[in-house]
Amino acid sequence: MRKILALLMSVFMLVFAAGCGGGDQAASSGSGSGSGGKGGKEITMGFSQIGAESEWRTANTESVKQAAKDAGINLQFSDAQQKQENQIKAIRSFISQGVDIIAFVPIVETGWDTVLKEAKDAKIPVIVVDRDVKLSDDSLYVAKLGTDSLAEGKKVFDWIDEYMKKQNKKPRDGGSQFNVVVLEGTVGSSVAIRRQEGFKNAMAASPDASKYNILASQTGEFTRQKGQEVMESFLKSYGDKIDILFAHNDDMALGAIQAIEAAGLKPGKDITIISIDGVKGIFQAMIEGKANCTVECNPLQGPLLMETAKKVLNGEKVEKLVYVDEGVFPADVAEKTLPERKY
Ligand code: GZL
Repeated sequence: MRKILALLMSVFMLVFAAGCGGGDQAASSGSGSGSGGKGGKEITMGFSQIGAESEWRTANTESVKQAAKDAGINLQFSDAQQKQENQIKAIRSFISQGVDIIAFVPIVETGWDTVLKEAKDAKIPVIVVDRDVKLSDDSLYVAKLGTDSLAEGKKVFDWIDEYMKKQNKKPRDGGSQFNVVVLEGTVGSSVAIRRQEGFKNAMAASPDASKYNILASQTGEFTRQKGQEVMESFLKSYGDKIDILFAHNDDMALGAIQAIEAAGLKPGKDITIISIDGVKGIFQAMIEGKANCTVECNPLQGPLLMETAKKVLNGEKVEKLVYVDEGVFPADVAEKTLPERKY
């Protein structure tokens, strides 16, 4: 009897040990603690970034690089220097390297079908980060992580309309309309297209629509330098008629502030200034009274990207579209908020 019991116990122990081993295997490939997914094998991710055009982009890059390190993912990083053809070359090189997964920030929304088809044929999943793509076949990417540019544009108009009423502002030229100038982002980028669309749709839908006139709108390419140059030309053409500047990102607003001061006007007072991103530089400008509001666009997408990549490579289902959280920061909260800002 004792022998039978001992035999049964050893059989039971053998079965139990095998069962846990399988579980650990699944767990380690699932959580990938310290290692990638794919059954504990290190994941290699090819990442194509646009460039380093703004404080926001720098923060986005740092977030992706740090998150890859924290997740134990081997990151092959490529900087496209603002050129779509460089991104396409980088994606092709990732494919020939045989990376496990590709992620990229599409500088513009079209022109990606061919190279993403090549990735699909090579059975390499693709994650779209930050900006949007326009494709003939949405199965060419597994997930899109980013920010809601349409909502950002709407938030800009809604804040302006409330502010002009609350401050009892009057048009500088004595007319019946507030004249708005717009510094747009990169031509053809989903972000510039949607922010402008969100802004204009909100204006058109507002009972106050007739109080606003878009005097001029031109790309400042998301850079401080170009934002300053274009604002200089706006001031030359419309000087004392401009009531409001909407800049598609904070960097262009910071450049425009320099142009407004050089023209002898008071930014944030003579011209109400609102922009998008929420970088530290604009919080400082708001503390100095030179800007009035920033609509947050969160660049810290790295951790979500790495978590999504591991799920994809583990065959888990992922959301096709995930937006990160973002708020609105007017000047009166800038001083107390700046110390908490992470970018
Ligand atoms: C927004 C991002 C934009 C930022 C700019 O999602 O793509 O690009 O608003 C950046 O600062 O250059």
